[in-house]
Amino acid sequence: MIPRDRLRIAVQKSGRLGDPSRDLLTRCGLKFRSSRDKLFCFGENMAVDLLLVRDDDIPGLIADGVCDLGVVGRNVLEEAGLGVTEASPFRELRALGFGGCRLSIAIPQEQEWQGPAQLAGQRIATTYPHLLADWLKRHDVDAQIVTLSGSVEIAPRLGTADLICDLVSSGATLAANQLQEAAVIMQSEAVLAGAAEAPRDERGDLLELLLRRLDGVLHVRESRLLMLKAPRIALEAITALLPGQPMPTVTPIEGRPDDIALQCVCSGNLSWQDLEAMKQAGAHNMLVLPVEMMLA
Ligand code: PRT
Ligand code: ZN
Repeated sequence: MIPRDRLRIAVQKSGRLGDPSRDLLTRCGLKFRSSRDKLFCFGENMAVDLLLVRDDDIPGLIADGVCDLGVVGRNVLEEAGLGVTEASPFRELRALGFGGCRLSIAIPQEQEWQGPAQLAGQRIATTYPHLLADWLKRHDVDAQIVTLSGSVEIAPRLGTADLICDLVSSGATLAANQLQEAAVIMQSEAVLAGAAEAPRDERGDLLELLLRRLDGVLHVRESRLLMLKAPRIALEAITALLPGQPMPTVTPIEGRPDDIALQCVCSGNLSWQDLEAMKQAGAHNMLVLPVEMMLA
């Protein structure tokens, strides 16, 4: 293999993961210049370049050493890992918090789901034959896998399969095809994948730097600044409702001795239910803001 001193990351050219992948790397402080054919992005401020490809090609590019890293759905990575006879040549370095979906078995709406045993002898259409075979084996079910390259959801209507195993996010596609989700085979999201062994040259140091920055960006992305006002007597009840038990900063409000203002950084998403519970406890004027950068 030709030695390289620049780190090369494969990301999806278009599709669901393309823009969020490049946004994330930009947030890690990387600046890129696109080649004319838009297949390669040269890293201008760090020795990190991007190769823009189809997502299905990413595991192979890592396994062949053409790229050191890739941003790809866990579903694609694990399907490729199960497809090789030797130990998986990849490892998942970080889950990236976007592209969330699940790989599920879906059956016709008029059927009732009674468990994996009912799949015996059925024809299941999927683009993930290895993940499905692995799941069937673990549940000791003997079914026929029909491998398709796309449009899996119409297979039952076409009569080429009895049911399907496909990615689901909102569930709208299943509903539109008179199917219902029966069992989740795996939870997926975009991940940063690398070769089973980290590079031992300069690229190893670059990888460590990138992972450190990535951890910072992911941490901030999950953080929200919460600001609210409340009667002083409600402080304890409100503090108990703050997700992740952060340390709030509490300040008095000029001219209103019975009230306080509270501010804190909450890790994890605050939901409407969280806010409503705090309102019930006495909080008002609540504001939730994204956090741009954080340095302790
Ligand atoms: O061109 P290229 O080969 O690179 O892209 P692609 O068309 O193969 O992939 P793309 O962009 O559709 O998906 C890339 C990755 O996004 C997948 O590998 C998953 O990890 C992730 N992802 C997240 C999804 C979905 N959500 C998703 N909903 N990938 C596909 N879907 C499809 C699903 O197959 C089904 O057809 O959307 C439909 C279901 O969506 P709902 O919302 O109706 O349930
Ligand atoms: Zn693809």
